[in-house]
This record gives sequence, C-alpha cells and structure tokens, in this order.
Amino acid sequence: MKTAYTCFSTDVIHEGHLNIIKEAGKYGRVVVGCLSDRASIRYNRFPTVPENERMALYKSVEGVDEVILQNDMLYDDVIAAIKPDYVVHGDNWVQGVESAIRSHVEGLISQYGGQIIDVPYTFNETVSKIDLQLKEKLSMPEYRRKRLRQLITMTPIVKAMEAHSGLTGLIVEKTVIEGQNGKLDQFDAMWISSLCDSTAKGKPDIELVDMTSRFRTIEDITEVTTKPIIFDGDTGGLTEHFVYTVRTLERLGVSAVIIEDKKGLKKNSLFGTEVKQTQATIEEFSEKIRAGKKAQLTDDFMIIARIESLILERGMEDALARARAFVEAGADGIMIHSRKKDPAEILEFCDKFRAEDKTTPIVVVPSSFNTITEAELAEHGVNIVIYANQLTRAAFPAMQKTAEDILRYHRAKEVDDRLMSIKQIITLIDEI
Ligand code: SPV
Ligand code: MG
Repeated sequence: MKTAYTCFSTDVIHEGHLNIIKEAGKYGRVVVGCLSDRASIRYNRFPTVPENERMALYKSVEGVDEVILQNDMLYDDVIAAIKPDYVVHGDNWVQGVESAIRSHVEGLISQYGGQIIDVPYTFNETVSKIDLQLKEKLSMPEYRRKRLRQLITMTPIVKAMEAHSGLTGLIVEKTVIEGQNGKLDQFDAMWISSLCDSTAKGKPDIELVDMTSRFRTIEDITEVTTKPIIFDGDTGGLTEHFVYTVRTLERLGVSAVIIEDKKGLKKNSLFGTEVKQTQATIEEFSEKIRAGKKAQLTDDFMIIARIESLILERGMEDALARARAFVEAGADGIMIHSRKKDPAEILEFCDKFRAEDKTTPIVVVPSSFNTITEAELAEHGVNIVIYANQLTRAAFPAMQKTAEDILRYHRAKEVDDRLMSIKQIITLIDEI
C-alpha cells in the first residue's frame, strides 16, 4: 500500500486539516507528521500545545493511520525514514517563503518517484476565525509572559530584536526569511530598548521618558503582536518604585525586565567612561533584585541583572563577583555588556561564569562587538542575544535622506523608488 504523508504544526484541527487528511486518504495510508516544537518556532508560530499533546490530537482524527514526529522543517528526517509516495500539503506553500520548503521536498521525493499533492487551501470564515483565535491566545499575557522561559529551553539561542512602536513590533513579529540552510527563520522575542523608546520620542536615554509612557509603548506593541517581550528597565529606579514596575510588567504580559547596576543619573552605556556614571554597590543592587523578586506574583516573569563593570572599566573580577552576588539575590539571568569592538572580554566573562554556573541564562547585546555570530555566542553559553537598536538606526538615516531629497527637488518623485508602496504597508497591518 502506498503512503501519503502530511505535516501539521497546528494546535487545533479545523476543516482545512480534515480536508487534507481526506485527500491524503485517497492516495494511500495516511501518516501525519507533527512538526516538533523546536522546528515550529522557526517555521511559523509558537506552539501553545506541546508536541506530545499535538501528536495525540492528530492521532485521534478519523482517517489518520499513524503519527510521527518531524524534527526537520525541510522534511529530510521523515523522508529518509518512511519514503512517502505522496507528500500532501495545502497549496498555500506554492507561493511565498514556504515555497522554498516545497521545492526542497520535491527534490527529495522525486529521487525515488515520489510526488507532491497540493490541496486547495480552505479559506472560509470559520477557518480564519480559528486562526485569529490561535493568534489571540498567543498574545494573551498569561501565554506571552511564560514564553521566554520556554524558548530558553527550546532553542540554542533566543534572538530578540528591538521594537519601539506598533509598526516596529509588527516588523519583528512578521519578518520571516529563508536562511542560507534553506530553512525559514524569524526572531523569537522583542526588546523594548530605553534608547530607542526615548529616541522615538526625541528624548535622551537618561530615564527621562517616564514609566507610564514606557508602559504605553508596551501596550502599543502588545496590541498588534504575539512574541514575548524583554523590557529595558534602565536602573529600575528607586527600589520602592521598582516593585510597582514589576507588577505592571507582569500584568502586561512582559516576560522579563533587565535592570542595570547603575544609580543616579543614568546615561547610555555606549558612552562608557566618557560621561559620569555611577555603579550601584553590590549590596544596593542586590537589595533591588530581592525586592523585585519578592513583589513578583507569577513564576514566569524574569528579573535579569545587567552588569556594567566592563562598560565602566572596573574589570572582569568585579563583573564576575557581581554576577555571583546578583544570582544569589535571586536574579533570573545575567546580562553582561561591553562597548569594545572585540568580543574577547564578553567571551571571557561568559566562559568564566559558565565554569561556575551552568544554568543561569546569559544575555548579551552585540551592538559594538557585532562580528560575532549567534552560533559562536551560543557555544560560549549565551542564551539570549539582543539586537538592541538596529531598526531605529536603519530607519533614521532613510527618513532623513528622504526629507532632504524632497526639499532638494521640490517634489516627491525622486524618492519614490526607495519607498515602500502603500499597498505593502497595508498588508503588514491586520484588519479585523
Ligand atoms: C538600550 O537598548 O537601551 C540598551 C542597550 O540599554 S545599550 O544601548 O547598548 O546600552
Ligand atoms: Mg537602555
């Protein structure tokens, strides 16, 4: 008997999936692959139902003969294992980024005479509603908040990109590319940078933009996205205020706050020792961490301690002593920062810290040491990489040049070629 294989990553079965199973049944024994959680987070959206439960769900559907786990987004593992005669899929993968996967599968199965069956995608009101409900579920605080901790265990390195508005949030949410390995890739999380949030408001990054306004930015982003949020909490402010910040962030569904061990007037770290900045003592900052952890109500939320010793040229030993103390005080992760171009001091810190602490997540922000790759960072024990400001830095010169050219030519025609069409802008924004 022939085998018809189809792969699902869905958390619910709707009539579109039932139709695919029915169609597959016409060609042979129906084997359903369950795309692993690890592959799903890169391929489409974060699974709210874990892979073992999704496998049981698919198995319960009438017409399904067998369910197997598919670990590879490109189908290499399942095709090698079961050599299906047919691979059945909704025809939505004929176009767009997923078409790369379709071509890859076609290349694999055509070697032994296998065939792809594209089933017309089921577009109707019920299916779109289910799709929207799934997306909405992911955006709810209780799902979003815990997702960072989940991601840390699911992927070698969590990739967070800066967002400071609904629009930049949408870019982080929706940008999917076909990587060099032929697999799809996307960001895991968003970083709400104090630098970019302030810059977007035309203000300096000195804790001048107040928390109420920063919360408003979070809300603008949570309204239109589902990915988890890491919030740049600057120094955390007064401990008496920080405890309230923790509660609000938890309520908003933020996954983590990163606070830095500075006090007094905070300036952006990339100024280093060129400006006067004061580091809090280990005791002072540990006290803030302890108070925050005590105020926290969920187990999901993370308070990550950011160490500024390398920025302020206080040395490696000071950085490590602080890391030890802050973990002891309850920090759920350590962010180590550097403004050197060479990543050597960051890697030295990571290696030394990992030698004594195998589990506490390490976060880095490679704005200056930008030659290092995610894979290299992961090899040194880094769990989260934050691209802290690149969207702002990309947009600003583009906007400035466009403004200059419109002034120069007294019309907008000359700039038109480099502008996104209104139609493309509109496709980015979901309508209800
Ligand atoms: C930010 O993005 O606001 C940060 C990271 O705090 S850095 O600007 O590198 O200090
Ligand atoms: Mg900042």
